Amino acid sequence: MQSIDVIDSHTGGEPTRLIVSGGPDLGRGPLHERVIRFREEFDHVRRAVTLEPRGSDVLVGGLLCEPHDVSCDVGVIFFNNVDYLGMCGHGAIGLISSLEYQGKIGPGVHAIDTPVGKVTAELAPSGLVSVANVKSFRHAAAVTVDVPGLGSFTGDVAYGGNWFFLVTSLPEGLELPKLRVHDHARWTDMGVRLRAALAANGITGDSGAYIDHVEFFGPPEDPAHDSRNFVLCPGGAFDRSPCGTGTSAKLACLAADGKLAPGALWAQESIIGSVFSCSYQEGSEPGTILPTIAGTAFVSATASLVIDPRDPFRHGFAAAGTGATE
Ligand code: PYC
Repeated sequence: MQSIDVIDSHTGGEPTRLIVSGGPDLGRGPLHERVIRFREEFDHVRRAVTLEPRGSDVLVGGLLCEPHDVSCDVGVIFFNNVDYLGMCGHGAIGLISSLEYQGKIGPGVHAIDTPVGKVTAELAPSGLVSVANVKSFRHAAAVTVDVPGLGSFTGDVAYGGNWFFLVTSLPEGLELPKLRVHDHARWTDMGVRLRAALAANGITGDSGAYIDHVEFFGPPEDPAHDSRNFVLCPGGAFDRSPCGTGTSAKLACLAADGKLAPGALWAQESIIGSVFSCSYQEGSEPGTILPTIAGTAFVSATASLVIDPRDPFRHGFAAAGTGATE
């Protein structure tokens, strides 16, 4: 029997399952190299942790590991039901709250090594975690794509630790519900079709990077906030949180359009009404920003996952047909 110890948390409703022991040993190399090893040699662990019967399409996993960057306190590799993530904002907040729950850290600034670089997270005594994310930027503005059966969408391609298409205008005459969680199936369907059209039309991030997240925006439910979003994640689930990397990409677009000044606050509401409070500083390279995303996570479970060699589904199965199966 193999057992994997995890801490489950949620950040604004979006779950993170952190492997704290029993995960694969990927060596001591840079984290972007360790991800390759994870994918090639230990992908069954990703599937066992995130897919049914132990997980679900919405779950984001994280492997806690030693940092490679000696200026960092911990390392983490995030993954989901279909693949690995460069960074994960809600996951970084969940990581910090899980380490606090374990008694390993207290209030203060903690540096985290990720496959896309170093991020820092400040834990306040209140439990609020402010993540200073990786350099973010808009790659292309006002890109138009025709989605078969739906019409022409326009949006920006931006990076916030993952690649996003941020929709700025919808096809004329398309009747759409408000951004409410009970209409998630409609938004998901539109996002999936839009993402496929981006790929079919060769619309990518830098160096041909696949755009695996799609964001829609609408007015906030709470007038104290600036915006509400719906974020389609790579494996077909939608982010219950406002999405840390997606909001970083959004800030990069707002900054590029001169719509948000450095240091000004942006309150991003998710489809379920949870909120990240965000701001940015200008990056050292023109057109780049350094976003900060603040939110709160709560630990919801600690568990030992058991992998029984006799279990035909020990490495998970993708009920929704989005994840890889053995
Ligand atoms: O918070 O960055 C994020 C995120 C990415 C995918 C799900 N959540």
